[in-house]
Amino acid sequence: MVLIRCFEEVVLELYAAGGVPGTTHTYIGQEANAVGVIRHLNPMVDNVISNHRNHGHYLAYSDDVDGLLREILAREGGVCEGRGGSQHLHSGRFLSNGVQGGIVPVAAGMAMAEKRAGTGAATVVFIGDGTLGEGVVYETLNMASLWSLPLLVVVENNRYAQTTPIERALAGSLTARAEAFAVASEQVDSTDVDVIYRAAGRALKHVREAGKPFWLVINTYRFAAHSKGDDFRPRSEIERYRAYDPLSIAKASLDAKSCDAAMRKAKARIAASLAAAQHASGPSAPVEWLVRSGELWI
Ligand SMILES: Cc1ncc(C[n+]2csc(CCOP(=O)(O)OP(=O)(O)O)c2C)c(N)n1
Ligand SMILES: [Mg+2]
Repeated sequence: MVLIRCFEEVVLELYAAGGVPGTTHTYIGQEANAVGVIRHLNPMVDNVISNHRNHGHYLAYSDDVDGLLREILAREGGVCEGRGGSQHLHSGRFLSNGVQGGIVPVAAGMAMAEKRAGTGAATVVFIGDGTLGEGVVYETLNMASLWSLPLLVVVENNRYAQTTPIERALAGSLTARAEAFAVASEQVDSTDVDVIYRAAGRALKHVREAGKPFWLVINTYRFAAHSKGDDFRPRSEIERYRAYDPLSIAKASLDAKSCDAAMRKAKARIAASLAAAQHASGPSAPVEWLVRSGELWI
């Protein structure tokens, strides 16, 4: 979680400095979801399908700081050699795509292939609350239920779709949407990684043992803008949610020394990746500014 947080803070700085081609969506505040769910998976066996806000999912899956940083900077050595950028990653059994909702049937197809091949793999797809406006999500729930697909849908409810608050976009209950298709569900109202880890464990047990889909809604909050500069939320609201920062919650149950050590280690890894990335070729702007260590927080 610390590595994801530090990585995303650097991405925001790099973006502000003009180093990121295209756009980027950070995961700051939502780290416990990726870690709590993906810690249950075997990256060599299970599939993870993600969306536009994928950096946290990818780091939790792969721990590949170098590849992700270079991909975001459109450089050689990136996850997709710099061709996919922030939103489009593919490595091993991890795939992300920025088309909202479109990834859900793709994930169901992968779950169906695993079922047919008898691999025992689970397929996990992460979507946001705003993606519940896409009809294909419900078509997929219907098929996943009917065909008993080993698919876990994780709905990260950060209460916003870009700038639209959930109250203006979604009617009814988030879990009843799954119940309507006889898909088991649970809603977790916590940013505590241990609580999320346990809920994800129950969900994946159902997927693996019953061989059926599960719909896990996790209430969460993002602290940074949707992508960059598009944030109309009241500052007071963001400050109120700081009490639920998953890092602070985790820190409260750990000793200060190991927290500081984790922070130092994460920063050192990212600084080393950044220093090496400046020598990699790629279409983005010259990157001497990447390692102006006095100016970047590193
Ligand atoms: C089909 C489609 N429509 C619109 C967009 C533009 N878009 C990107 S993210 C986003 C909002 C997504 O909200 P949510 O699903 O809640 O995810 P969050 O950004 O909150 O993580 C929109 C409208 C898109 N990427 N794909
Ligand atoms: Mg959202």
